[in-house]
Amino acid sequence: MKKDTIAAISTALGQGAISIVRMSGDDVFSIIKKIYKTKDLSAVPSHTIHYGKITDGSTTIDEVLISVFRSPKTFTTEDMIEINCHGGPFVANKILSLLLTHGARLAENGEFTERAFMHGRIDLTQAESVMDIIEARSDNALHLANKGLDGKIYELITSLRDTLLNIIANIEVNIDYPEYDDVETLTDTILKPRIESLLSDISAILHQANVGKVIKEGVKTAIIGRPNVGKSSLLNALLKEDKAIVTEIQGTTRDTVEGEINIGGLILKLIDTAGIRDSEDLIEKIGIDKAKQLIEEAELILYVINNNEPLQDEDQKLLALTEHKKRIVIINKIDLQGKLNQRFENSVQLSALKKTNIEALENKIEDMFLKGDINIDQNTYLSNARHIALMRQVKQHLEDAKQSAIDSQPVDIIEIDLKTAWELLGEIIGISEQHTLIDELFSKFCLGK
Ligand SMILES: Nc1nc2c(ncn2[C@@H]2O[C@H](COP(=O)(O)OP(=O)(O)OP(=O)(O)O)[C@@H](O)[C@H]2O)c(=O)[nH]1
Ligand SMILES: [Mg+2]
Repeated sequence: MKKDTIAAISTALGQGAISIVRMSGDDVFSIIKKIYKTKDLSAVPSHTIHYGKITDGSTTIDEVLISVFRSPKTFTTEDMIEINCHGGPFVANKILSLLLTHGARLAENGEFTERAFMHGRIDLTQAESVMDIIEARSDNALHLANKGLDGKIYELITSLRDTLLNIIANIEVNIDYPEYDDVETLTDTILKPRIESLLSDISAILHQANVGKVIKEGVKTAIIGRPNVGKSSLLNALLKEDKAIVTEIQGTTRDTVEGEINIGGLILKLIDTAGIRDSEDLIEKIGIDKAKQLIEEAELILYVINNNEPLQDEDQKLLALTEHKKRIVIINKIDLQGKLNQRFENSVQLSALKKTNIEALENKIEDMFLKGDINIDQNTYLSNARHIALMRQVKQHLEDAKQSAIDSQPVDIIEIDLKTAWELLGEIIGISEQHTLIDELFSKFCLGK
């Protein structure tokens, strides 16, 4: 199968020390020959680097280092070269356009990784891990992504598929050569217990996926409360910078203000909101609506109240509104006299202004989400939303199969759900995928990856 040759700039477009222009495909050597005359790269050994000049006719374009990778031991498994040029967007673009002029095609987003997948060098979960590595914002997230790239998710899914295939094989064999006198024996002694055991493994995997997702994506955290209780001050204290405007005027924050912190490897995506009250001001009103909407979207609510006044009716309403969420009640302004007339579960007393007890809040959040039992080395955590959604479907089909077994349904009815579950597991690693989904997935990558 002849594959056309693709090229792209693989580094971020901006000024830097070096840019890398990458090319992959059957015609790599004949194309580079037209603009690199220093030596014949088609004759050099694989995995070597070569100094020289890129030229356009008689004009020198740049002094470069070219890495040569020969098929099949390359990222895409095709012949590849990487041109390390000077890090200006103009020069990198110039070199790219020369490659295109001489026969390469501009790569689509993620097309290099897609080729690695299409040629079977990596499975779909490993390809997705490449993107997770690029997007990682904490040590834990990076560690998780590297395990995915190592093929740990592939191994986990493959072993679940093997177990499932074994159960299906029992049914198939029994249909062809009935070993059991009645189907009930097969259902009760083989199918039910094995499906149950597989279900319990999958439940555990899904449970751990909550942790995986939090590690990968962070926790969307909304700071909510009435005006002037110190929400913006809390944001600033957590971020350790004066990001949001703080004044003694009620309704200071109108639009949301966002920032990110890393607590012990957990990324918190903090959103400071407009204080919620009845307001006639149009802009403030929009901000308040946004805050209310954020209550629904957030995974954690920091509900701030003022220690220096009795609890207000509006607070009662907002506390009721946030009750169903993961929530910490922040009793702020403890440097002032305590006038609160109520106690709260899961609360932290602090002073955002004086920055006292901020660490206690951080520890509480870390405990809530990471609980100390995380072991990325030992366990395999699913963290990708696509994997988790498919795994939930797998679980549902196994539950249906189990129910059919309990109801003493014919084995071929049970088998339908088992086969669907097996196919869904295959979808996670990219077997039996439709092409459109693959395209969609790789288009999320950056150019040149
Ligand atoms: N004494 C004391 N004052 C505080 C504390 N935290 C905030 N304040 C003060 O309370 C006032 C309001 O603080 P902000 O952080 O702007 O309050 P907010 O909840 O964001 O207010 P809105 O944006 O209007 O909803 C400011 O004058 C702060 O300096 C604290 O812990 N102790
Ligand atoms: Mg504010």
